[in-house]
Formats: sequence, structure tokens, C-alpha cells
Amino acid sequence: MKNDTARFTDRLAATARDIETLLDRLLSPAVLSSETARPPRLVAAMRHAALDGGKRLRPFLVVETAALFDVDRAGALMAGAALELIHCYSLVHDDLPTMDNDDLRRGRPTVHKAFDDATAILAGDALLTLAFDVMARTEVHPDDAVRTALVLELARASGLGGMAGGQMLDLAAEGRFDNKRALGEKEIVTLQAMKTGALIRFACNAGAILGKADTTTRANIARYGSAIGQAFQVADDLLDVEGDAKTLGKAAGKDAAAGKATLVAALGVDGARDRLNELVAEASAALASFGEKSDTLRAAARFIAERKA
Ligand code: GRG
Repeated sequence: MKNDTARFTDRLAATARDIETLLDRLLSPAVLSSETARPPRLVAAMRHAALDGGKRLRPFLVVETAALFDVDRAGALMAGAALELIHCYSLVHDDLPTMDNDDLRRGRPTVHKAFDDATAILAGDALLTLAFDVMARTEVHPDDAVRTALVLELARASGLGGMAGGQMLDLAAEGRFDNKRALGEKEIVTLQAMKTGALIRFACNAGAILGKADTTTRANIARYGSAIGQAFQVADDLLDVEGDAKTLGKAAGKDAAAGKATLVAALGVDGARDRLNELVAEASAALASFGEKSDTLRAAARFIAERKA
């Protein structure tokens, strides 16, 4: 019988394949009702940003959390695809010269390098808005209240008080607008919970919303999502110090060079590793009530902590 890690790897690959197929369809040049035309250059830039790459971790978390509640897989995949569109938009905008100024993403030229800055901005904008278009579709869930809750939570996770807000705090911490000021551990945790944690937490919450979970169960899933969201960012900070560009598919060592506010900077490499182990244990504890049914999500927490790219 396969162990949890092998089962996890197979399931991640299966979800990635299904998400690729869905995104390929969602980003087709075919014009939809209420649309006027789909400009080919914009379609091409959006496809460059979203297709053929990425671990598809966020959609996987939606699908696997939804599976805890025996939710229809096709609807969960559609919700996961909507979330992945937001993730892809954030990477396109993050890579722009005025943000992180990166040339390489997923081992390929970033969108502004393959196209141009204006096209990259518009591709990001259109991916962001398409995400809400997709999340509002009945294919996600037949119940209007479920879809409304998903749209609301997705907006909160990605906007002012979530990912975009976190990016703002990150830029401010770099000293872009004012004098640079070293952030304390608590401030770094808040920044990261917004910038990266919010979408990962949403992925898990989405599964619970689709499954119409009760309040206690929702809280446990949110606890799991917060722990793995934080673990994801700590692992990312460690990879920036210890990883290499070839495996990462993007530049390494950029955080230290920019003097970024990371937990590795605040706690040191060993301190960050200890924190990572605590977070994996916390994630696992949050799933206690699900028993063996949540073994794949436990394996996901370990994968997030140990990942090399
Ligand atoms: C521009 C509004 C706006 C937000 C940007 C997410 C983000 C905020 C910036 C990305 C910067 C970055 C590299 C953060 C580290 C965490 C992260 C999101 C890594 C990339 O996610 P993965 O590893 O990527 O899931 P793949 O390629 O597998 O999809």
C-alpha cells in the first residue's frame, strides 16, 4: 500500500493536470456572452502567466479540504482554478520592475519580459477579474449562498486586508516610501500572514465553505490553513537563503540582498527551522477530529515545510 507521501504526490499531480485543463479552457480566445472581444495579445500574456507551470498547491488545498466533506470534486476544482488565477495575477504584478523586478518565473521569462510592462499589468488585472467571474459561476456550487461566501472571502483574502495589503507592508518594510525600519517578529508574522498566508488560508476555508462545515469545524480548518500558510512563507524564506536558482526557477538570495523582513532575518536559520517544525505540528493537531481522512492534508503540511522549489 502506498504511504501518505506517495499518495500525496500522486494526488497533487492529478489536481495539477485537472487545473491545467480547466485553466486552458477558461483562458480560451473564444469570446463569452457579455464580452465584446478577447484581444489576442492579452490572451497570450494571460496564458503565459497561468499555463504550463506551478505546483498548483492552492487548488490542491481547496480540493483536498473539500474532500473532507465529500464535496463534488468538479466544483472544488473550479473554485481552485479561480484561486489559482488570483495567485498567477499576483506573481505577474510582483515580478514587474516597479515591484520585485524579476526576469525569471517558473523557469521561464516573466510576463513583462516575454511581452512588455503595460501588457503584464493588464494581464494581471484581467486574471484578477476573471477569478471572480469564475468563482461566481454555478459550476462551483449550485447554492447561491455558498458562492457568495466564496466570492466575499476571496475578495478579503486577496485585497486590502489580505494579499495586496501584505505586499504594501512588504514594500514599506524595504524602505521604499520612508526610512527603512527593521520589523519585529510579530510584525513580520502579520505581514506574511497577509502577503502569502491569506490565499493559502482561503484555499482551506474554501473547502470548508463548499462543504457547509459547522463553526467549530470551520475554526479547525482555518487553524490548519493559518499554520501551513505561515509554514509556506518560512520555507520560502529559507529557500531564498539555501536554495539555488536552477531548482527554484527564479532568482535566489534576493531577500537578503534587499534586506527584506523575513523570519530567517529575525530568528536565524536554526530558529526558522524550529518554527517550521512547530507549524507542521500545529497544522497536524488542527486536523485531529478528521482522523485518517486528513492524512493527505497532513502530508501536504510536511511537503510545504520540506519543499525545494
Ligand atoms: C502584487 C498584489 C500583489 C501581491 C504579490 C504573492 C505575492 C504578493 C508575491 C509573490 C512573492 C513571492 C515569491 C512570495 C513568496 C511566496 C510565494 C507566493 C511563492 C510562489 O508561490 P508558489 O511556490 O508558486 O506556490 P508556483 O509557481 O508553484 O505557483
